[in-house]
Amino acid sequence: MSVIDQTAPMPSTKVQSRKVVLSGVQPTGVLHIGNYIGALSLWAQEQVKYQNYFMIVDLHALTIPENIKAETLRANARTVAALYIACGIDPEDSVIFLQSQVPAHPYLAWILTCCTPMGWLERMTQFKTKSEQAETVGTGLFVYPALQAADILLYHADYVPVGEDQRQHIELTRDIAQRFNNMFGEYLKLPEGLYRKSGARVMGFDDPTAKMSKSLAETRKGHAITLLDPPNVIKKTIMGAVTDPGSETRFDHASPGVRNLLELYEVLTKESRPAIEEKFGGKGYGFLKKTLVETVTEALRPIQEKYQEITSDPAYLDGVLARGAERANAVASKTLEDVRQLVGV
Ligand code: ATP
Ligand code: LTN
Repeated sequence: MSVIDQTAPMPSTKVQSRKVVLSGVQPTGVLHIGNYIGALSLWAQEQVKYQNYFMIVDLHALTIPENIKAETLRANARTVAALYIACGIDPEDSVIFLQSQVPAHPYLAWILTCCTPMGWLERMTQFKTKSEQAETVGTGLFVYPALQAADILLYHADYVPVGEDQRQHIELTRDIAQRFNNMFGEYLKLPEGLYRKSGARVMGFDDPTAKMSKSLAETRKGHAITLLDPPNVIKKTIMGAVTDPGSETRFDHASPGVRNLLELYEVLTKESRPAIEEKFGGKGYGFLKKTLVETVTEALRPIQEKYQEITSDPAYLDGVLARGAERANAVASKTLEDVRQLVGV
């Protein structure tokens, strides 16, 4: 029998035959084009091949306590969910849900925390960067990767499409799963990360040495373009992007700021590098920026229209999230039951 049995009538047969993809975003603000290019566009592009679980990781958002106000957190979580759909994720097929609505996540995270040596967590660069930026460093920020490992391992994910900044966490997830399997028997599946070749690390427009991030976008104008920015803001941000005094537009020789603009153009238009170098060569950065303003504005227009449509009917999103939580709970609670058996609790 072939992997996908065309004659099989039951949807569950189709679901079981597809490999599992899982990923998530923190509801810490409106998504920016870095999130879109590094993660969401990849999810949408590849979704039909896989059984997908896309989470809004609101428990992870609690790891920076000073950022969190209950109303803001709830609103951000809904914005992120609506943006998933607006970016092309099909909620009828993919499971879209809030992490906090599936109690197996923090439960498994605790078990995995107990299997994780502190030294492994101490090496995480995201912890180092975020703890330098935070007023108070909570224990949650330190054990954050164990909760991420639980997110992934509960669904036996084969692939985790994420931006480059998450590579270390995916490797750690594999190490934690391997250690669990050594301790309690072969059970957890070791996932693989999926990264874009170009665009896996979009840099800030105001500082091309820093990764574009939602948190920085809150306080720094000109840092990011969010998916909901109007055309005049897109224009202002790109025209103000940091470049250099020269005119180099070859990918391998350009300064970080110019390379960032070139890569954004490359990913959004899918044009080849030689064609792009030819197009922008010798014309000055003003031309590159103006062209990119048009490209980004056109790319975001359908997303913004779809977003307006989705948010005009709150009951629709309630339904998507309720169904998502139900489907996620069904899988996650079964995995947790198996894990508890293996561990003896
Ligand atoms: P925060 O500032 O709250 O940490 P963030 O902007 O870094 O937020 P996350 O929620 O941590 O975003 O990440 C969501 C997804 O987007 C992840 O897969 C992450 O790897 C990806 N991502 C985040 N920033 C970028 C970026 N600048 N370029 C490419 N991908 C990114
Ligand atoms: N740590 C990730 C968000 C995240 C995630 C996950 C990504 C939490 N759980 C599971 C992929 C799979 C981040 O900061 N971007």
